[in-house]
Amino acid sequence: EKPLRIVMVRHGESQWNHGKLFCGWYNCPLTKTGENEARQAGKALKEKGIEVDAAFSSLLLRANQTCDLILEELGVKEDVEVKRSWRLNERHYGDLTGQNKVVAVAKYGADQVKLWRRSYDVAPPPISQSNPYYTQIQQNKVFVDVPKEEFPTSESLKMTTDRSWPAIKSGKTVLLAAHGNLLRGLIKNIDNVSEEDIINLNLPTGIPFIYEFDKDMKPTKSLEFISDEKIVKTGLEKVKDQTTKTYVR
Ligand code: DG2
Repeated sequence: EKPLRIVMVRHGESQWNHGKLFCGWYNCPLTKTGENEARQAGKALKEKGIEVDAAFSSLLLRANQTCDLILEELGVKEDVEVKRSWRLNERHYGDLTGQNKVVAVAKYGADQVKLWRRSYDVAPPPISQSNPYYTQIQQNKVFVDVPKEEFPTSESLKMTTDRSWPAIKSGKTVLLAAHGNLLRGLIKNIDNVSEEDIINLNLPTGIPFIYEFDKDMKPTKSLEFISDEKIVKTGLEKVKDQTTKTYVR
């Protein structure tokens, strides 16, 4: 029997990544750059001879588009059914949703914003009814199947990770097209990353990475990026720059 292998990928650049806005459960599409990143990811997997036989994604468009584009590039879009679950949604960013990350730093300070973005167990303030995106998110028909008592108003990385595991069932080579924080949480769990170290882990958009497991679900391969080092480095810088650098939009 083949060991479980998960090809994880954060979706390509979304419109709100581009605008440096906290996105969470807001449903925005990819930019053209993001679409290209996703296609590139598919091509890289194809070049490596990696064939996926199952795919998981969230209920959010940006991850779904990424998943579809990758499957298309792999030439298996008609054969592989994508299982979508709210459990693979990005962390709900609470009342930060829709705020510009650079503006948030000016308003709350860099330390507080870093805590909200990268800590393990601090959740941002819950989304308030006066948040401009409240209705769009909390009453979005896309989320009808989220049990009422589990529908979040804000989530820490820990809360996000705890609800994500039940959605990933074992297959052979599984494609998981999801989100920055959703994947950070999984990595923390799989590789036993400490709460201090998870703070410094960023994930670039649209670059796949591989995990392999033995039969006891112990990782035998961790965070192996399918791309050259330089591209990974540039991608990582881009995520860090979200709260600094020039104010886009
Ligand atoms: C981003 C992550 O999620 O933002 O919700 O704004 O991966 O779906 O683009 P994603 C968001 P940061 O935690 O990097 O600020």
